[in-house]
This record gives sequence, C-alpha cells and structure tokens, in this order.
Amino acid sequence: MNKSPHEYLSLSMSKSKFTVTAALPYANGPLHLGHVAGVYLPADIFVRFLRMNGHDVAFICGSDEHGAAITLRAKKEGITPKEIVDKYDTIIGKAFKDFEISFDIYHRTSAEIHHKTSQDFFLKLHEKGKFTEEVSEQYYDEEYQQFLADRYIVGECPKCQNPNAYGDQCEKCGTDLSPTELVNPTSTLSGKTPILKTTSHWYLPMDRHESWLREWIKEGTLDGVKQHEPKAWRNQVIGQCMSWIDGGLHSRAMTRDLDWGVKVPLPNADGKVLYVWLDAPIGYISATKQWALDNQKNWADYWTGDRKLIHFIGKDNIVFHAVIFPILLKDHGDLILPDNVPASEFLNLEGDKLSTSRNWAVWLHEYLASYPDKADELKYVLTSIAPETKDSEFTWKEYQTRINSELADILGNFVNRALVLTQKYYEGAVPEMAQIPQRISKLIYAYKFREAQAEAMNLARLGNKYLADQEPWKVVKTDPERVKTIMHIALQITANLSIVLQPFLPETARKLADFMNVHTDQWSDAGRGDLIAEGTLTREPSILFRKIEDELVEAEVAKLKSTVMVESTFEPQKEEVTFDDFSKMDIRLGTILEAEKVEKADKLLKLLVDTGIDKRTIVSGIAAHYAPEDVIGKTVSVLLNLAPRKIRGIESQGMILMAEDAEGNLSFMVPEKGFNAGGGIC
Ligand code: B3M
Ligand code: ZN
Repeated sequence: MNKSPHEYLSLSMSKSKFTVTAALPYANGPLHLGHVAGVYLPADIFVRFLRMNGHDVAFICGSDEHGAAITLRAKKEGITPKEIVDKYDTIIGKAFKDFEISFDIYHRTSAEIHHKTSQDFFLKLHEKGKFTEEVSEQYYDEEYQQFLADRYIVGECPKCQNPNAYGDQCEKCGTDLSPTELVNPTSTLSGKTPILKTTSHWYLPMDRHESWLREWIKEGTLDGVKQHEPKAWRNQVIGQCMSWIDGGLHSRAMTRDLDWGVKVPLPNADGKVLYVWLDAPIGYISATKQWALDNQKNWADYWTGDRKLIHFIGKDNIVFHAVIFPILLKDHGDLILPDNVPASEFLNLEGDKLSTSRNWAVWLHEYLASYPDKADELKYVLTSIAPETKDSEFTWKEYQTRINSELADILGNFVNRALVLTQKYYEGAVPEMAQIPQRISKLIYAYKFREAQAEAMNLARLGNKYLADQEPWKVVKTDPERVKTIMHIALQITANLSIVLQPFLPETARKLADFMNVHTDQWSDAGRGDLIAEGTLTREPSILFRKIEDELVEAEVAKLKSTVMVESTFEPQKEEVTFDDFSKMDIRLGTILEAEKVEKADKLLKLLVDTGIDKRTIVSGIAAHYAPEDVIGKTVSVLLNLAPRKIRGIESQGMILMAEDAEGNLSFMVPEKGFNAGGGIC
C-alpha cells in the first residue's frame, strides 16, 4: 500500500543526514519572543530530536552584520556599524546560550572567513557568467551623497500599497522590489525625495531560472529527479514562492554602492559591496567552514551529497531562502538545495504587532534576566502558541494559564505524585505507551512542533489518568502489594517523560532524569516499560514549576505599556529653507475683534483682526476647535504678508498661526508674556 507523505517523510527522514540553519539575526538589536517562537525554538526542537535519533546533523547560525539594518541603527545610536554589531552580537549570542539554543556554531558575517567565502562564491558565479553587469539609474540622496537601496529608501509598495515598503522588499506582502518600483520614494537618511543617478551593478538574471524553479517548488524534482517532498512544505511557503514566480522573476542587483559589507572582489568595483541578501545566506556556509575547522571536519560534507538542508526562518525571509539562495546554490553547481524551508508566520504581543522600533516587545535577554529559572516555561508556552501556519499571539495571561494549568497541574503534578507516592514497587505491566513516541516522531519529522509537544504532554495526562483510576492512596490500605505495581508503572511513565520532553524542555527533562536516576538521550528508549530497574533509588522531587501569580502578569503588562514608544505620526522635516527665506515672513501679534461662522463651511471662522498697523479680515480653519464667541479678544500670531486669497468668496488677508498636536487638536500660539497687538515675532 502506498505510504502517505508523512509515512514516506518519516521513513526517508529517519535515515538522513541534516544541515539545519536558523535565520541569521541582524546584529542591530536584541532578540524578541517573535524571533524565538518563529525560528530558533522550532529549529532547536528539531535538532535535539535528530541528535536523539542518531542523525548526523550540523546546526548552524550566526549574526547577520551587514546591510542597511546595521548602518541605520549605527546612525540612530551615533556609533559605528562595527560598534553596533559587536554590541548586539554579544547580547544575542549570550541570550541564545542562556536559553540553551543548541547551535553547533553561532558565527558572524563580519568574520574574515565569511568575507573570503562570500567573495569566492561571487567570483565563481561571475566567472561562470551567472551575473550580468548593468548600468542603470538608481536613487541617490544628494544631501548624504549616497545611493539608496534596501532600507535606505522607503515608499509605497506597488503591489499592496504598504506605504513603508523597503527598496528591496515589502515586508507586508513579501514582494521583492527594486527601489525604482516604489511609489513616492523617500530617503530614510534625509527624509527627502531622492534624485536618479547613473551607476553600475552586477545582477542575478532570475528570469533565466523560472522553469526549473517552478518544477522544483511544485513537484520537488529537478529534470524529473526527486529532490524533496513538496507536501512536507508549509502551504504559505509554496504559496508565496509560486505567486512570486507566477508574477514573473526579473533581474535583481546583487551589489550595492555602500562602504559597509563584503567588498566586491573585482578591479572595477571600488565603493561597492555584495547585497546583504547575497552574503548573508552564504553565512551559513562560512559558519559551517569555521565549525569544521574547529572540529576537524570537512565542511563540504555538510553542503554536498546526500544530505537534507533545512532552513528555519520567518515568513518575511521566504523568497530569499526558497528562491534566491537556491538559484545561487544551483549556479554554484556543486552545493545542495534546501530540502525544506519551514517558515513561520508572525507572533503578535498583547493585541498588537511586535515592534522593535516602538519597543513593543518582550526581549529574550530581559526575560532571562528577570526569570533565569523559567527558560523551559517560556519554551513550553512559545511552542504551544507557535505561529507555524498562521499568526498567533503571546499574552502574559496565557503565559500564566499554560504554566499553571498545564505544566504545573498536569506534568508537575503527575511527576510529583509518581515520585512522592513511591515507597516501594514491584514488577508489573506498563500501560501502552509506545505509540506516543512514534506519534511525536512523525509530527517532528513533519515540522509540526506544537502538536508534537502536545503529544508529549499527553504522556503526563496518561500518567495522571492512570493514578486517578488506580487510586494508590486508597488501595494502599487494603492491598499494599498492588500499590507497588501501580507505583512501578507510574515511575516507568515518568522515565519515559524524561526522554520525550528532551527536545522541548531540556532542563525539565534533565531534572526528571536526576530524580529517577535514569539517564538516556536515545529516542529509541522511549516507549519502553523497563527504563527504571527494580531497586533504583529515586529522589525526593523538587517542585518542577512554580505557579505564576497575577502580580507577575500585571507587572509585565504594565512594563510593556510604560516603555512603549509612541511612533511619531508627525511628518518628517520639510525642505530646508535659508534665513533669508525666513526673514521674508512678517509675523506679528494681533487681537481678534470680531468672529463669525462662515456659511456652509464647518471648519471656517471669519475674523476681524487688529494687527497693530491695521484691522483686517482673515478666514481661519479653527471653527471645529473654537466657537466664535470664545475667540473674541484673544491675542494671536498672524502671518501678515501672506498673499491675500479668496476663501468661500471672502478675501482673507493673512493667516492665524496655530499649534497642532498628534491627535490634530489646535491651539493658538501666543507669547507667555502678555504682549499686545502689533508686537513682532522674530
Ligand atoms: N538577517 C533576518 C531578517 O530579515 C535576516 C536573516 C538572514 S538569514 C541568511 O530579519
Ligand atoms: Zn506589499
């Protein structure tokens, strides 16, 4: 009988070698829970499981240290890009270590071996004629004397009208963009409209790759030869790639006019660096090279031959990992293509989008500093709500509920009863457990970590049900022999938990193993009923999970709200003016003598203003904010020499200057000392 994709998958996967990568976080800020839930935690669960099953696996990551994300942060913090990457590479690397994300190497793309690897990669493709050199008009910021690409330029996305699309990608709809496709482009350096200026770059003619890409993504084959199982890919990944390919691939610049990055290794390329999305994925290879050097291995074993390459990423990185990098790998000619790209959707926070710029985030390093003994609790909650196939949300209330009513009440409670109630035990049959590790195995090979963790928790539920059904605390009065059997079985279940929890809750699994004096990291031991031998001395257990009090939830939500930065809704600065321009404006103080509503105009008042040199009519758009009778006698600032304009048939001779807040409320602008009409404003 034909195997289902999942059976095929489990079978083919169970014998494979793996290179697993996790998206290289930009070293321009700390990690937040969205990064962890979407990329690093699922990758870690997968790799821990693979290692327990004896797979040959390399787990690769590192800091992404080039590109506009870095230099713009450096500009914002007033330090150099090098200082930025050194600062955040340290913070991120420590957070991963404290959170026990078990990379084989956490490297960085500012390392010399990465620059060399990227340059060699570029030169190989250049020599094979895989790039085209094109001269084109690119946006240029005259004030900063810099070409604008990627995050240096924003504008409206031509596809989804997102007003904040970048020059290389719209993060809202995932579309890849070129700066010249943006509507109303604006420089993020000066806030001004850029000009077009000629420059040359090396382009990747992606249109040449459409046919094989379509086959590879949809069928999982290359020239009819099976490469991977598309049914194992997440729908949103296939969907985004196919809509991108169906939309027509086009040439994409692979170099930039910048000074921070990997220098283009060609004689006529001064002032040019590799596009960050060319060098960053090569960072997986350079990190593997460094790891191989440090561990006497051959890096090529992990990027060639019969091995599955798995890229764990967030959905905004899909096209770079499932289309662009595969093109580059195939052009290189001897490197493997990804077997799967399990991309997650986004994690929201307390009813709003996670936002680094607005500081609406729970930072991993801050969480670990506040709760150093609650790493597993966070892992459990984030895996339980992981945005695997759709956006999901983290709330501190759910954090509390899942820890208290699942971890503490189900897992902690069972383990505690199994160990505390144990006085003596006998031999005995163990309830059918074997199918649970098999179900977990199938789910993990299918990248369904939420369901896999829930299945592991079912073993604790099975244990609780077993004790509730057997009621050893009652039976002990009449049949102490029976109780020993019951406790023996409860202990076998606990020992199994110390295995099946290892990929998800490594610290908790270690504690269980210590309580039981049973230490194995072999998945194949899961499901056995003889893990703990007769006479084994078990330990008095400590509390595995302390309940979360309401005070913690309230404090964390209050902290979020008190530290969020209200995004400036104000317009960026206008075009610069000279002092001469300013001195042409004649602004004086005036007194409002009369005021009346303008017929059929909700917003307008007709004012008679004493300017100190004359009395004149001025029409002002303040009727929605002031009643006529409330403004009579008020001192106001007046722009006297504004050319007269007819407004609703009334000749207005000047303008009343108003202050406006973020919500659009208006207020008169008057000197704090009570000056009279005619006073000037300088
Ligand atoms: N630095 C992460 C991001 O786009 C990006 C991943 C690179 S993986 C090669 O936020
Ligand atoms: Zn868009």
